[in-house]
Amino acid sequence: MTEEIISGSNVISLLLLAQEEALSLIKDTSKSVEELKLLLMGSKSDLARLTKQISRVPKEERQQVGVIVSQVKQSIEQGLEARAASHPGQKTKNTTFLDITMPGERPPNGNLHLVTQAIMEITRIFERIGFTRVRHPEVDWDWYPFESLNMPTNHPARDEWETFFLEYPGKPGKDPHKQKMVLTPHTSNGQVREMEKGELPIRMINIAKCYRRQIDVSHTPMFHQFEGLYVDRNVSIGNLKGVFDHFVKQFFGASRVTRLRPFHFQFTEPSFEVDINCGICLGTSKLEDGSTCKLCKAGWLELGGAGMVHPVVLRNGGIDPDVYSGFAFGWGIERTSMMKSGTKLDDIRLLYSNDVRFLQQF
Ligand code: FA5
Repeated sequence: MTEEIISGSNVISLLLLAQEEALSLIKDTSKSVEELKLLLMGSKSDLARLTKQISRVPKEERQQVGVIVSQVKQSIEQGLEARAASHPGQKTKNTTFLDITMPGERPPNGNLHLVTQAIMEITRIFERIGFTRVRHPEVDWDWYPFESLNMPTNHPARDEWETFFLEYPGKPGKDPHKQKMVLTPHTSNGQVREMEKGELPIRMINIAKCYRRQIDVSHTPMFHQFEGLYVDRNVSIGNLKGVFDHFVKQFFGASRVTRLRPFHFQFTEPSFEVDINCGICLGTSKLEDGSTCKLCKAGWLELGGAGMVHPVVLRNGGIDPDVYSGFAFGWGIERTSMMKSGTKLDDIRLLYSNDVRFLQQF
């Protein structure tokens, strides 16, 4: 009977957990060093059990798991040695002994979150081609993420954004654009806000948190998007495609491919959705063990939307659509980061499990 394949990152997480438990047990002075050695490194220990799992890990991940096994083993051995040195001759149980000359414990190093790493990299890539990172509100008037983008009140297109509405503290004033507040469901709220600055050409990259009433393997209620907006004279779809190609090559590497699918957004015309071949199953939709890829299912994963800025939106931002044109795109940062080769994450919710051992793997 063939053994079931298990993921290397799972075994690594369990090893790190076993290490943490072992190091805390070593501090338990009611157990002798010999007893601890048997418990933590003997044939029935968690370490021995997890070491046996290496044969079930996919071949390409085995080396990485092997390195972690040696590190964990070494750190338990060092812990036991330090304990033996600090309690020489300890024979009896329940002896409490405080050695104030022992070196203190170094607090674990923090890790930059994958999303933070992606934000830094995305910013660098766009800055190199003349875009400037800007910030626009994440709690905004309904006008900016909806009405200014050609989605009047009660327009059915709004349903797709599954928005969280907020009570405005106090009474809204008379300004018709400042009546209702939302947790912005997309970074496109920055489009008209950027145009209102009155400076042309615009080459912005707006990176912010977004909020929607959604949760499953590829959706979280809070996520990040980066929004590109380029407005100038004679901007064309060719420019849009060129910027995508540049980004994809820089961020994912030359071997990954994207495709544009015709789509509909109220605020761009024409509109597209941008897909990338899945980084988990490499576009085949099948995994090594023959099962179907859980994340993408058909080999492609949607990264975001794009299109040429709609004339109504330009007008709402005070720009003459007969003179100027522009393109815009908005991509999810979590999904973009998950699609990077080597990340191998198949559930977006893992990113927000808030466990430093998860983050230490990247
Ligand atoms: C938009 O949000 C448009 N504003 C994109 C756009 C900008 C189109 C500019 C045209 C011009 P969409 O709803 O498809 O489109 O979301 C874009 C991307 O955000 C998705 O492809 C996905 O990568 C990410 N995303 C959306 N919802 C979630 C969610 N709940 N969790 C994680 N990522 C999400």
